[in-house]
Formats: sequence, structure tokens, C-alpha cells
Amino acid sequence: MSTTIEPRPATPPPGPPRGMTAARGLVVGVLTAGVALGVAHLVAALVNPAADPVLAVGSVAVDMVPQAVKAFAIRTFGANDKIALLAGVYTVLALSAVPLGAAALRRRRYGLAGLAAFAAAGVAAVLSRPTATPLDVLPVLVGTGVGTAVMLVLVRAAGSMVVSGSGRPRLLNRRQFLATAAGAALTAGATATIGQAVGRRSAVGARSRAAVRLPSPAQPAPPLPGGVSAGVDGVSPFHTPNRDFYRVDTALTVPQVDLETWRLTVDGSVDRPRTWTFDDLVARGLVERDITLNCVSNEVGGPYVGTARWTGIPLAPLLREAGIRAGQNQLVSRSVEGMTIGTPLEAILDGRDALLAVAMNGEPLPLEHGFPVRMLVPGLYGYVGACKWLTSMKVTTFDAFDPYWVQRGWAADAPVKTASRIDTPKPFAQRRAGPVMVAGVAWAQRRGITAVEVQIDDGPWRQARLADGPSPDLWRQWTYRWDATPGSHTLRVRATDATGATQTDERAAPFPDGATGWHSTTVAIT
Ligand SMILES: Nc1nc2c(c(=O)[nH]1)N[C@H]1C(S)=C(S)[C@@H](COP(=O)(O)O)O[C@H]1N2
Ligand SMILES: [Mo]
Repeated sequence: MSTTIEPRPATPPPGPPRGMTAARGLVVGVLTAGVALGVAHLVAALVNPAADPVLAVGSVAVDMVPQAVKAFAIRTFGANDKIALLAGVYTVLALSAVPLGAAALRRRRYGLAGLAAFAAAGVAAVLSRPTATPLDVLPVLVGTGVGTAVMLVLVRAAGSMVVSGSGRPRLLNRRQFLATAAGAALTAGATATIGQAVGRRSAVGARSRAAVRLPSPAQPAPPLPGGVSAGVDGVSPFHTPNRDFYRVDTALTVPQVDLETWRLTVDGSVDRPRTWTFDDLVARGLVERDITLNCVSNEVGGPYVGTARWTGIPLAPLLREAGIRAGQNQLVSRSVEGMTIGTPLEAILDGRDALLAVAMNGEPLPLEHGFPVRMLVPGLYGYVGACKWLTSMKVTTFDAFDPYWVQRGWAADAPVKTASRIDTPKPFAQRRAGPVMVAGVAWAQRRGITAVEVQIDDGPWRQARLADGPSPDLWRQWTYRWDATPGSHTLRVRATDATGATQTDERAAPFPDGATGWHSTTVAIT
């Protein structure tokens, strides 16, 4: 019996240099993911934009992230929080694509298994959306299919690059690999770009909106006194232009509603459930109201508040006609993309101007603000009274159903807290000594603002001058003429509402029912 011992080669068999393996893994992984996502994006644009797996994963993240993270994201990125989130999803995807590519180069089936895992995650994300249909898995499946083909082609091209032999590895078909990679990169870019374009062109919401012709309101807004504007530069205009109106929602793509198929249903514990078309609703007659809307997430001094002239259908009579059964206390609105918002029925029925709004500042609701119909209940934060892209309203009880934000710990009943904000001077502004106009807005919807006071450093509180306040549901501008002396100064503001209550200086975060505290700003006087 003899044993043969293979002679150990003097040098290890030449493989590709290490750096090159990593680079090829990166190319294979990123291009595979890029093509899969680009194709998925294109297919989603054709079937349902919200079925884009990246958006679906982003939406899952929006729904799942803890309150503290969400608050941090809003504080840090403000109105760009959605872009930041999607950038995060892409970063995670890119980072995990590299090991995917490396695995595929080692063994084809590792790569296939990795892709299958991604596809499974994508399908799970897409199907977890509240309005998902089985068709929504199509973008992920087609994207993964094409991605798989691209991965296999790239792996083969990469494999033919290196010819083992003696001496230096020869790069045989480097050109072929690069050409294949370039082809894949082009495919990824082209499908993504075409997807974007198709998405824009098929923007059925924009087309529907462009075709809307609204009759003039049967009840125009009560005339505003000339003095609602203090006429000071730097104060928020009394009516916030639509393009400047804050936007807060969980929708990563703006829902596109086709008016042909859109319906609004009223059901739940009512005697006469009913379904409305847009034209039926509008035919009930429109009223026009100036109403200030704000978000519970607004920090003290923050930007999430605005006033618009809204046109809409009075909500209370419509619900009464449906016949609200005894013992009900919550109206749950549902939007086309699955948001649920719960409003106390009492707030809708107590005589205030609760509206199904169809127009904002004289034009059909902008898509971002809820086209074709949104709810508005003066005196309540948006998350309990202002469902956008509304499609159904269910009469129920608070015991029976927790809407979206309440499931996440926010208060079920959230009347607006009294607040005031210094709009000018801006923080760290530099001004000359002498008269300086300090000015801003204050709001306490349903109650109205009766006083605003300003404090300079630790001096006494001084009365600000109030601009006209024709309705308790509107914010009120205020001004204070300050004789500024050189140095650094802190300005503070606080408001008093019509119940006589003055804002507390106790700082509270927005969660769970709205921020409290005095807004202050520091300025330099020279
Ligand atoms: N469908 C839907 N409606 C929604 C929301 C949402 O996320 N989805 N956000 C609510 C919140 S928190 C606020 S403050 C208001 C904001 O309305 P705006 O974006 O028109 O200013 O819309 C409310 N309606
Ligand atoms: Mo909000």
C-alpha cells in the first residue's frame, strides 16, 4: 500500500487578485440589484406606483419606526424626511448588494438564494400595504426574474476573465465583462428612467384634477376685515399659498385618484349607508371657509401650520342624513392608500364648520393636499380631523377601533393647543439698535386668541398689538414695536385664548397630543 502525496505547489494557484474579486462582487451585486429595481420600478409604474418594492419597504419603515425615530427624522430632515428615508433604503440595498455579488461569484446558487431572499422581503413588504392587491407582487417578481438573468450573465462573464495558468493571471475577456456590465448598467438606468416617465405620464390624478370644474360656492366665506394682516415684512401671510402650505403624511408617493372610479362611502352604524360620486357630493352645494390647520408634530415655533380658504361640503348634515345610530362616538375616515383617521363625532356635529373640502385657495385640492376630497375639522390637529384622499367614512365607537396614529400611541382626542410663534426677526438675525418690529402668528382654533405678550430678556411681559381676528378658527397676526438696545437679546412670546388661559412655559414634546412651551428667539443688535 502506498501513499501518494501531492507535491505542494510552490505558489498558490493564481486566482484573481483580492482587490479584483471585491470589485467584481460589487459590480455584479450592484448591477443585479440595479436592474431588478429598475425593472420593478417600470412594472410598478404600469400596474400600481405604490407596488414599487423600494417604496413598499420605505412605507413599512414609516409604519414601524418608533415614535422617537420619527420625531428625530422630522426634526432633522423636515419636509425632506421622505427623501431621506428613501435614500436610506437605497443605501441599505446597495450595501447588501455587495455581499450578494460576492456570494454569486463564489457559487451561483448562493447568489440565487440571496436574490430569492430579497424577492421574498419585497413581496412581504408589498403585500403588507393596507390596500395591496395580488397584482402588486408583479413588479417584484418581474424585477427579480430579469435581475436573475443579469446576475447569471455577469457571473459567467466574470468567470471567463481569469485564466489560471502559470505566472500572472491573464485577463482574457476583461472587455467582455466590462461590456456586459455596461449593458446591465444601461438597462438599470433606462428602466428606472422610463418608469419615472411612465409614472408621470400616467398621473391620472393630475389629469382628473385638471378636468374638475367647481361651481361657485353657495355660501362664500364671510368677508375678512382689512386688518387681518398686520402689514409687517417677514410675518406669515394670512392665507398660506398652496405651494407653501406644509405637508405632513405617510404617503411616499402622492396618491393618484381617478375621479371616474373614485367613490366616497358612508357606512358603519348608520341607518342609511350611502355611496357618493364626486359630482353628487359637489351638487349638494359648496361652502367656503377660512380655516387654520396645524399638525400635532409641530415643535414650538415650528412650520407645520397654515391657513387656507377651503371650499367644501358641510359634513354634519351629510352624516345626519345617513342616520347615525345611538351610542356612536367616532367617525373613522379611510384614505385611498389605507390611512385611517378617527374623529370624535361630537366635534363634527357641534356646529363648527366640519367640511369635506374639495378646493383650497380657489383651486381644486392639490394632489399633495388630498385630491379629490379631504376632511377638515376646525380645532383638531390634522391627524384626528383632516384625512386626505378620503374614500370612506365609518360611524363607530372609540372602543371598537383604533385608527393609525392611535395604534402608535398618539392621543385619540386631540384638540389644538394654544400656540404662538415669532416669525420676525429670524433667529440670530442682526439688526440696528432702535425700533425693531417683532411679529408673528398665534392660534387657538375653536377658542380664538385674545392676547399676545412679548418679553425681552427677563423684562416684563408687554402686550403685543393684535391684528383682526374674525373667527376663532383662524390664526391671528400680532406685532410688537421694540426699542432695541445693542447686545444679544432673547425674545419670547406667549398667547392667551378666549377662555382666559395663557400658554404654559412648561415644555412638552409633540408626542402624544401636541407641544407646549413658549417660543423664543435670539437676536443680535448692533
Ligand atoms: N391620507 C392621509 N391623510 C392625512 C395624513 C396622512 O398621513 N395620510 N396626515 C394627517 C396629518 S398628521 C396632518 S397634520 C394633515 C396635514 O395636511 P396637509 O399635508 O394638507 O397640510 O393631514 C392629515 N391627513
Ligand atoms: Mo399632523
